[in-house]
Amino acid sequence: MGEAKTFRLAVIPGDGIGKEVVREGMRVLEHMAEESEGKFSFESDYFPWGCEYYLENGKMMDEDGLEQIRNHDAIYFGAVGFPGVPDHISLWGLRLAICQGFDQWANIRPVEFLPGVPRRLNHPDVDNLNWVLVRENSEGEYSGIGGRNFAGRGTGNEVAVQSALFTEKGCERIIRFAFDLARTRDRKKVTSVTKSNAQQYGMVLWDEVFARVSKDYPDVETDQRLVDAMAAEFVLHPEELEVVVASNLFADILSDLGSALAGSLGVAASANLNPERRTPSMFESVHGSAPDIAGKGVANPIGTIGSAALMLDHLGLAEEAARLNNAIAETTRQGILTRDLGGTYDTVEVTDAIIQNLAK
Ligand code: GGG
Repeated sequence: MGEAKTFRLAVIPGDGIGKEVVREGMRVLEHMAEESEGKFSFESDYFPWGCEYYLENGKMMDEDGLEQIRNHDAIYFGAVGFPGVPDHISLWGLRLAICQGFDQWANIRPVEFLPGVPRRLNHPDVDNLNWVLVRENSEGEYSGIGGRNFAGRGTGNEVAVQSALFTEKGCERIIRFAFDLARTRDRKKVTSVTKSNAQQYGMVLWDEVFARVSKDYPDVETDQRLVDAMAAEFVLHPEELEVVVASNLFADILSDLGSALAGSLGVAASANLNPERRTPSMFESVHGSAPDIAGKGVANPIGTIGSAALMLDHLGLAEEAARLNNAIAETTRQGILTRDLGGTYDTVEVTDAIIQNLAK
């Protein structure tokens, strides 16, 4: 047997249902570590950051928060946002502070049908969705550049500017990432999404970089779409898609559409990666804190448990990641579904079933 490996996790449950689903995800991870008989274990540090922390301390995370988690092997994150704290404060104060502070510039969001999950997309030619959305995660529309002339507030003449920043290096690294990912898949195809007819600077730069980089990947098929047409394509020709690469905002929107087509936002997993591994990467479900169902025990834990599988893979435990994904698929195949998928099971029951199915 190889040497036992202990992984240091920074666990940030955050807000709302984030706390419930991260608790379940950690239960699964601890179970897997225990049954690995010493092959691997987790040393988990919990951080209470989020909206409650903000209301008590006036900040979403500590000033030296990034330093507190920098030396962990990975970050396991719940969700951010809750009534009482404006969403732009909670998002920028925690989730984006970590993504941008650690240069987690590649956000991958797989979209797949799970067995037993009622299909929202009944397309005659498609019996499985198997896409990966690659989201530029460090700049674009979420670069935070802009301002408001607060002097005009209340006059009816206030003005706000929100700029999108596109750098050639930023475009190139995410586009190359998408091509490299496509090369690992059965169907080698990358579709790039912009709105370069209307956004004539940044997105034209993106298109030019895409055209240049694609020459280095002659074995990978390419396609380019405007985002509005792409939204229709998701529904009308899902079989045309494999790896989809888009800017921060566009991929954020398209990944919600994709996961809804696959059944529910509750099943969507994601990884915010610093591919150079200079800083820890962060794993979280795509969904937010869902205040309307928080505390009721009915949240779907699959997106967060699926994100744990992405984390295991990232930590070099590819077999365990595959085993966890199989246990999730077996659970949905058995019809053990939360109510967002039309089922009657609660968060803990779905997790219990996933843990049981790990034994299969
Ligand atoms: N677990 C993801 C989460 O909490 N998302 C909240 C949100 O508003 N995210 C915006 C974004 O992904 O940029």
